[in-house]
Amino acid sequence: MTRIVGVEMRRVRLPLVHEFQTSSHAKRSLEHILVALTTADGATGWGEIASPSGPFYSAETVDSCWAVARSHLAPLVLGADWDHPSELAAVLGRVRGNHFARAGFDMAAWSLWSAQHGVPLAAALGGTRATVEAGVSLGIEPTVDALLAQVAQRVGEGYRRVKLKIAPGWDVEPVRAVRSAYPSVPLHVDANGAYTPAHLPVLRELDTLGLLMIEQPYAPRALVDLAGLQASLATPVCLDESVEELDDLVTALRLGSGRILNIKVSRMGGLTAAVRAHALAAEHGVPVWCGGMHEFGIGRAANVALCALPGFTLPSDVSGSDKYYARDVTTEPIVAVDGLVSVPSAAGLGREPDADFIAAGTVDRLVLGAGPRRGCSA
Ligand code: OSB
Ligand code: MG
Repeated sequence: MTRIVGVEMRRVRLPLVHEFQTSSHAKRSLEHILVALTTADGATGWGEIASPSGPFYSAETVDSCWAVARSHLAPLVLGADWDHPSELAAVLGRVRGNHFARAGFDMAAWSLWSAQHGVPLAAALGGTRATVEAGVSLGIEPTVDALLAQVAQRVGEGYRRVKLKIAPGWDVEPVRAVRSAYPSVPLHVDANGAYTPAHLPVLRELDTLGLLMIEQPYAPRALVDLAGLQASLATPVCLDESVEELDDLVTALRLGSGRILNIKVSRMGGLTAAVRAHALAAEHGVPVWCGGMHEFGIGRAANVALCALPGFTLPSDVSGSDKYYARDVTTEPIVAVDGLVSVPSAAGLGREPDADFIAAGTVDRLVLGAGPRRGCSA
């Protein structure tokens, strides 16, 4: 039986090495919340709340995560008795929505549990692979040439597939340019819900460019329209924002709203839910891949572990830490070599927090319950 006696939350800010722009925002630095859960015997497990600052991807923000974590999630976790992270996930599930915030706590519980049981996190989740294939996600650039330079760099580094962010006005032209320059690179596009059925002619053009998938072309809840679109395209539609709950996936599968699923730990509310979504997709023959939210090293290590599960058959968005950060919050960054990331074989998360660097980047800190016995203090 495990009992959490202390919760520490830190808002940590890291500079981005390259501005990343989607249809809605451009950023030079990011703030995520690191969560450390401590047991009575002094063991600590780390998780990450990787919410964007603004409510443009989902309804959550760093501020909303901080408020919900402080007022609702930390109090639920403090004093709860559990044997397995899925039990703690059920407790956290009393909070509706707020998936990014919940994911940080669920991830910390898995880190703790796998370390205490002497198994790598990947194995604890059901993972079997020793290395996982990484792709990159490229934002909207000021010019097509700037985008081509990004693609050249990442293909040169060995990444296994390239995903391009698209939005009305930045779609057929840049995608066609990349496709012509790289006829055989596995390529896909992600619209973050920026299109409607009125854009069907554009989507039909994209359908001719040999794409692996078109990710989230329509708004998250447009599952009926997405099914109509999927029926009229040869390219698989991939769902991201549409699937926050396992029940969303049940509905999407029944309607035929897509043929591929992007599983994000944050969006699903944690590793427990991510593993369940993977199982349900596998039952229906739907391939999955692990999406990212620009995670720091803690969340990135959890993503790598998840990618080791057998149904994750497509390259992930889990690139090396250096794609976003000059220095990461873990003593060792995540590295991709020739587009492959190795899955740690040590017990637990497989990455240690870099206490001094985290302390230096901390902009706010909150300790509830007993607080940390070891680890960082700012
Ligand atoms: O839709 O996948 C997305 C980042 C912010 C918001 C939405 C998305 C993304 C990414 C980031 O594509 C991928 C990564 O973490 O490398
Ligand atoms: Mg996406």
